Formats: sequence, structure tokens, C-alpha cells
Amino acid sequence: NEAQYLNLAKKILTEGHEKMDRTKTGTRSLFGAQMRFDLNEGFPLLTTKKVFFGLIKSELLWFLRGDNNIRFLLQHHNHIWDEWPFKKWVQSSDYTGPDMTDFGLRAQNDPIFAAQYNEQKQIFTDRILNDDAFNQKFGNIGDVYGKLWRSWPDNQDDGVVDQISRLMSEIKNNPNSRRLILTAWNPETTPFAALPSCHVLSQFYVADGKLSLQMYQRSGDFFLGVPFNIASYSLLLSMVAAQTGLQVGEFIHTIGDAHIYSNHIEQISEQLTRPMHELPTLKLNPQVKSIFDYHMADIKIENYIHEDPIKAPVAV
Ligand code: THF
Repeated sequence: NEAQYLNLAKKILTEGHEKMDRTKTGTRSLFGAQMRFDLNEGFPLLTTKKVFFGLIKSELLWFLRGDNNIRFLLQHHNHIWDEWPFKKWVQSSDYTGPDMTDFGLRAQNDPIFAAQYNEQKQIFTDRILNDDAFNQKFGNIGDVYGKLWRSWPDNQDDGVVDQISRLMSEIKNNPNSRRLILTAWNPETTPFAALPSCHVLSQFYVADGKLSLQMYQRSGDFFLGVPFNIASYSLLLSMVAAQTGLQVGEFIHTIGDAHIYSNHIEQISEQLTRPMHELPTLKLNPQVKSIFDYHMADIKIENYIHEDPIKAPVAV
């Protein structure tokens, strides 16, 4: 299972095209890659580095709430989405602090700037948490996951489509359907979000009493993002299975541009030298009766044996 991730990492390193990107970091990149994880062989949380499962849980619960405002994440001490609303804020005319152009790149190379950046980011996240008007103006990440999953704009009757509720009933009532689709790309609005959705399309599939899920990701940050994405969609699959009375099948992860950033090469090479451990087990609270009623404490990972975390800068 985990070997698929490690083998694909090796392949990107050795066969990847040197490709410049939006963030000006530079990548090695391959187009069109697939990994399959049979969830019956353990929960695919990588063991060759520590992956912070708490962050994955709070992010998925945030999507399922239909929330696209980072306040909920900050309340759960989750900072993985901070950079994108922060970018909108520092580019707005309301911002009067020091120049933050290209803050992601500059914070890596310039320690004086890094201190200024961390200070501004702290001010920003404090205001998101405590200032409602500011939060409403600058806290959201646009028409991406949570918003599109739960309230896709519906022009027909001024309403919205709740894709998750619809999926839950379709899986229960029409499990052979080939239309069990969850989409997170609205061509009208998504291209203008701070960061347009990376996980564009998911399809569920039921056979032999087992639920599988294939997800198409247009762009995959292989070292930082992809380990999160594998665990996140495997968790979603497990929760949907639990709420539809099905067993878990496979999570199939298909990636368009699968890339390793040039400043992650050392880290992933180190990871490739490490031993793998047996995969952990996911425990969902069986008392929970709806996909929307899970809380942090209802989701637990057991027997997670892992190597140390490996730090790396996130490209913005
Ligand atoms: N942008 C980029 N450049 N890469 C991504 O993976 C990514 N995401 C989301 C949105 N934009 C992205 C955010 N997901 C980390 C993990 C997932 C992210 C963003 C960042 C990260 O830095 N993880 C660290 C731990 C961080 C911490 O402890 O706060 C790690 O070591 O795993 C793809 O969905």
C-alpha cells in the first residue's frame, strides 16, 4: 500500500520533467499517475514520516460542514489553509502593513522578512478569529470544496444543491448507479478562487457490499499535500461507508500533474531511505447516525507507528 506512494515518488524524481510553476519554486512533474489503496489492508496514513491526522480530520469536517471560512480551522489549530486568504488580504486596498509580495518565496530566503511575515500572519489569524466583519470579508477561500459540496449554486429555483446529501441517498437507494459523482469545479467561479480546487472530481462505486471511491486530482504536491489527500479521501470513504451500511473497498487516487517541488527533494529522498511500518486502523464511533454528525472525538486512528515528521516549506 504505502509502497505505491514511495514508488511513485521515486518515479517522479527520476523521470519527472523539470517544470516551472505558478509559485516560481520549480518542480519535477509527471502527468497522469494512479495509486490504489485497499482499505481492508489498513488505513493509508503514511508511516515513513509522521502525518498529522488531527489536521486531516478537522479539514474534512470543515468541508462536510459546507464551510469555506478558515475560522473553524483556526479554532482547531489547523493552519494548512492560512496562506490563501492571507494572500487576498495583503493584496487588498485595506491592507496597510509592510509589502508582502511573493511572501511564500521570500520568507524562505530572507529571515528578516520571515519575521515580518510571521507577525502579519499572526495579526491576520487573530483578526479572523475575533473580528466578525473582518472575518466575513477576508476569511473565506472562495467557491471550492465545502461550499460546492454542500451548496452548489442552483439557478433553477434560487436554491442550492447539497451534493453530499444527494450522494448519501443515491448510494443507499441506487448503489449500482454510475452517477455517484461529487464535483468541486464550478467553471463559473472556481477559477477565480484564491486556490482553485485541486480535487476536482470524485466517483463512488458499490460492488459486493463494498464501497470504493476514485478521486481525480488536477494537481498534486506530492510531498506535503498528497499524504494528506490520501488519508482525507480514505476517511471520507470510510465515513460514507459507515453511514450507508457498506464495507470499505478501495480508494483509487488519480493525479494529473503529480509534482515534487525542488525544495522538497532532499526531504522526500530522506523519506525514501526509511523503513515502512504496518498501517494503522481507523475507528469511527458507531453511535454517529449521520455523515454530518461526526466530531473530532468520533474519529480515531489506532496503532499508528511512524517515523519522525519531516518539515518542508509550503509553496504559495
Ligand atoms: N498548496 C500546496 N502548495 N500544497 C498543498 O498540498 C496544498 N493543499 C491544500 C491547499 N493548497 C496547497 C492545503 N493542504 C500542509 C499539508 C496540507 C496542505 C497544506 C500544507 C503541510 O504543510 N503539512 C505539514 C504539517 C503542517 C503543520 O503541522 O501545520 C506536514 O509536514 O505534513 C492540498 O490539498
